[in-house]
Amino acid sequence: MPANLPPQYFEAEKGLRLAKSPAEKIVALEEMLAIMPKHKGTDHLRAELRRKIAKLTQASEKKSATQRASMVIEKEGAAQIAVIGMPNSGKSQLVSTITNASPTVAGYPFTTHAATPGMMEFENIKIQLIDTPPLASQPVEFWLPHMLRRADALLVVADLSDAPLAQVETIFAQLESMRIGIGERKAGDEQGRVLTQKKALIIGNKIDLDNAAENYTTLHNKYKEQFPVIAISAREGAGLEELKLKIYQMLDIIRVYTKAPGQKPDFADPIILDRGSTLEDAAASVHKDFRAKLKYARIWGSGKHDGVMVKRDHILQDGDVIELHM
Ligand SMILES: Nc1nc2c(ncn2[C@@H]2O[C@H](COP(=O)(O)OP(=O)(O)OP(=O)(O)O)[C@@H](O)[C@H]2O)c(=O)[nH]1
Ligand SMILES: [Mg+2]
Repeated sequence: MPANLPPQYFEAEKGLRLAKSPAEKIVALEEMLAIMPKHKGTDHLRAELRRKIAKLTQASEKKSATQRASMVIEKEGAAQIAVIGMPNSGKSQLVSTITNASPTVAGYPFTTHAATPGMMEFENIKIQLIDTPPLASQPVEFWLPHMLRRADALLVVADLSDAPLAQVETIFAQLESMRIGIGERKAGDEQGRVLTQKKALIIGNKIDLDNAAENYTTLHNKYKEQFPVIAISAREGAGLEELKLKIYQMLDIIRVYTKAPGQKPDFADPIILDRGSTLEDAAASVHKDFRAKLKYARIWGSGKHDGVMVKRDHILQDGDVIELHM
């Protein structure tokens, strides 16, 4: 069976040839793996790429922990969101204020060089935010495009005291060069195909400063049709509760709770699913064998009568409680 590889694959392969360090090679190989279509004709190639990645990862195991941590950050919690923006816009301050992490915050640009993850709490779930280096440095850190493509969504931070429209335009141009599309901007290859489209939210930071309110109005008017736009002060703590809610809404996820017959559900430990997911999807996320084994479920919520029986294609709603029967 022919592999039928798309043209982007060969572009990524070129990246591999140009890569010097093992870390750069891993990033290129992972990109090739992500682009490669999954079917019988590519089984062999995909296995070979995975072998190469494993070998390089082992070799770099001796490198310092921080160096490796910067490359790929494992997703934790309900979603992984990268915080991006120009130097000095307050990305590190934001991550430090609303998560348990404490990246360095400083009054000069280009403070951050590594990626730092932290967990943000929203009601009964945790969402992972990643502080990243500024997008203005040329070239951007080699691992950053890959990290942004892996993330579930982007928080675009602009400094409201310093021409925010220009900052956002620069950030969008940088994303386009990474072939990442957001909002109405669809990042495509020469054939106009979209490669990676990300959910995004625009944050105007430093609303506590002079001129910030005026600049925020301009920013909000320009982008409100395409994105949620919000004003905050990461340092003074203004607007953060609204920000958390908007982040949750942007993700378009639902929380579903499981219970055993005759017992109460555990509301502290929801299953996180994309909106539109079915009972079958929920079962599969509890255990991989459950998708096949599931017979039916009883459900509370969904505007249904309490405890009514539903089938595997039933579409779940935020807050539903389900009792799975195998
Ligand atoms: N007035 C005000 N200052 C802020 C706010 N948030 C951050 N700052 C200040 O802005 C400066 C830069 O903050 P950082 O969080 O280090 O900015 P950054 O975007 O991470 O910068 P790089 O790592 O260089 O990209 C620091 O002096 C912060 O104290 C805010 O809401 N209001
Ligand atoms: Mg920083």
